[in-house]
Amino acid sequence: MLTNKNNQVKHTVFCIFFLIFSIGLKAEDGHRLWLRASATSPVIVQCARHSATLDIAVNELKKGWQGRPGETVILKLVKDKQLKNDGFRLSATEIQANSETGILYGVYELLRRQQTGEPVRNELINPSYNLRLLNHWDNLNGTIERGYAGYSIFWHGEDSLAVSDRDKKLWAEYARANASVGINGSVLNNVNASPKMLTSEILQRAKAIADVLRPYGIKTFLAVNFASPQVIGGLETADPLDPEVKKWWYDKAKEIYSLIPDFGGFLVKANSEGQPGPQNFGRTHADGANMMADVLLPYGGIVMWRAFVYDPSDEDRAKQAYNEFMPFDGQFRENVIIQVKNGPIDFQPREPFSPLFGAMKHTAVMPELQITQEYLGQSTHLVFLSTMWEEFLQSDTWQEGEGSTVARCTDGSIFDQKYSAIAGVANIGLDANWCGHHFAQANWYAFGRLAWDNSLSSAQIADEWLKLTFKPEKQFSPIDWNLIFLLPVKQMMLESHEATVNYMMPLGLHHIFAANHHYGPGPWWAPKDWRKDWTPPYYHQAGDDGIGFDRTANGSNAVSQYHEPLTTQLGNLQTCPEAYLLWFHHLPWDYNMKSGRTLWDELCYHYDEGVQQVRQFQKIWDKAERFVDAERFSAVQKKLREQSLNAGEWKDACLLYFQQFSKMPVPYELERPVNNLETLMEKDRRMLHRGPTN
Ligand code: GCV
Repeated sequence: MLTNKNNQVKHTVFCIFFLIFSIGLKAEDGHRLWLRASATSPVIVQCARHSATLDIAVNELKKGWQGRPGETVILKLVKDKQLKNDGFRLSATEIQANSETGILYGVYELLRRQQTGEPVRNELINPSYNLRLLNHWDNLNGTIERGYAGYSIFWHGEDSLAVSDRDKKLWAEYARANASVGINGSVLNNVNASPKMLTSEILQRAKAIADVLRPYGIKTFLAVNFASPQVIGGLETADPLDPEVKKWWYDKAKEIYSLIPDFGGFLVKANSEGQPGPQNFGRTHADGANMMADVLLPYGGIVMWRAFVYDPSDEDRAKQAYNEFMPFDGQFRENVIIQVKNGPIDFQPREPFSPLFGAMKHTAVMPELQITQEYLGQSTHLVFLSTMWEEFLQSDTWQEGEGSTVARCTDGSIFDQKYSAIAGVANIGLDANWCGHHFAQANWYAFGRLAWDNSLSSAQIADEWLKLTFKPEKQFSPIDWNLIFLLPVKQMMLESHEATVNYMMPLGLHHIFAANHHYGPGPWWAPKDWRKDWTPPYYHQAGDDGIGFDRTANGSNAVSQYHEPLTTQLGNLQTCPEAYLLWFHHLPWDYNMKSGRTLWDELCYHYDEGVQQVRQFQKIWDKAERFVDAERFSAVQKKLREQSLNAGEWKDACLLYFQQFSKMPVPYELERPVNNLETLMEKDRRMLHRGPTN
């Protein structure tokens, strides 16, 4: 009898435990991003004024308060010279700012600290950049160039311009997520811009979007097609010095500002990859950018003019943007910012920083990062990009002596510039979890955090994001959660970029993707009638004599575009970091590496290491299962399996292809290839979408 009763008690305890356990881990589709927390106690908020932005700030505090129950929090607008635009002063019970958006950012910071357990002292917090922007490569027909998370959240087609409540709800959620990490601007459409973007019908929808984003402190920007005056304006030319063309842009700006009074400005891809630009009319980048800048100036708008330009000439592609833009340094208007991709080629898994950073001393320059993983496994591979961006931002350009990091050269610390900015190409689409991969959300988050504070460490960002995004609502043993989930999963994130570099393009290799999909390996991809600078052999230069692109003084001399001591350091085999070795040097297969191995063996070791790292990630994730709801757990688990498979394909494809030249064995202590080169090449041939590798 007693035993029965005991059993009953045990059973009841088990059921209650099971219930709590399963409630705590209820399925999550990821839509709430890092904003899952809700209030655990009441709070009184004192704010002297009402406005759309301040009301959001007050509501956020009430919805998310996890501080002392019944606390009074004061939100105060001040005039404090130490605060930069959106900066704020923060204490546990008071937020002061010069602007309403500053108050809003202070609120999100306070809530984040409460949720992650970070202490709040009396602090003054200013953003690194004035403008922290997402660039959406969204087309008006709803597709997204290099988007891997479904269709556009902004555009559903030119015959579908009416704005629904669903649209508005989604845009508000998007705006809230951005504001919570400090992002304050969105370019709503693809840099390969349709001229139709500037038609009155489409501008009406842009206005509707801007109206939803505005209360969250997010300004609206548009990418514009340089030939718009011809294509939609019916003019005979788009020559930037033509008076009629100027008038067309003046009138268009007037129309835009009548709809969107706080419109931020234009983003322009000109004379790049077939896009029209001032050079079509015998004019320069400065002529084109300045004409637009003049048009926007009366309204306080800016022009972000992209430096992503290159031609199929004999000149090394890596040198072309510098060659083209440096002669114009100092010739751009104050409200023009040259938007430069982090590396000199194109968002490769690893690139040295573009030599334009720090070199343009009389023109504002802003970094463009790519959040969408065009070249980094798209929405299948788990790659935390923060470490790559940290490496880039902290790279020393030496332009104004030691410590002239890219971060300091672009955020106004070194050069006196009216506007400072940073942009990230968004990875957001209509997928329920916004980004396709649950961990790709971390890249959106990390971009915002680094744009706000470019000195943050990736470890700090990963820590915050994991706590906000995965902390179970129900209590687990904190020790277990830390040891089995937080620490190993954080480590996995921090290693994930290096792992991807290892299994895709180690030691400075770059752009060896098959065809235009930019997903799988294709070191062999070189159709005869194709532009050479769109084929992998142009970049890896593998042959019987060795591998790598010679960018030393004996080769293209791209090293000369860097400031000393970098020119010497990168050009010298003894001092060039091995991570960039084959970016700058062409070396024989038996070249002796620092490890004592030959270059060939070292390549094999890196590829193998990448594969092993992903296998390790799978183990870490599988062990963490009990701390993650089933829906997100299984989605990530499946993607890791695919990543593991792909990593093996990358390794085998590259090693078996390069082995034809090295004629050396894969070191016998390493796992043998499990794919045949012909099979991998055939797989590549079967892929439907074919186009240039650009
Ligand atoms: C938007 C690369 C991409 C293109 C992209 C281009 C750019 O070439 O593959 O899709 O076009 O960069 O940044 O303009």
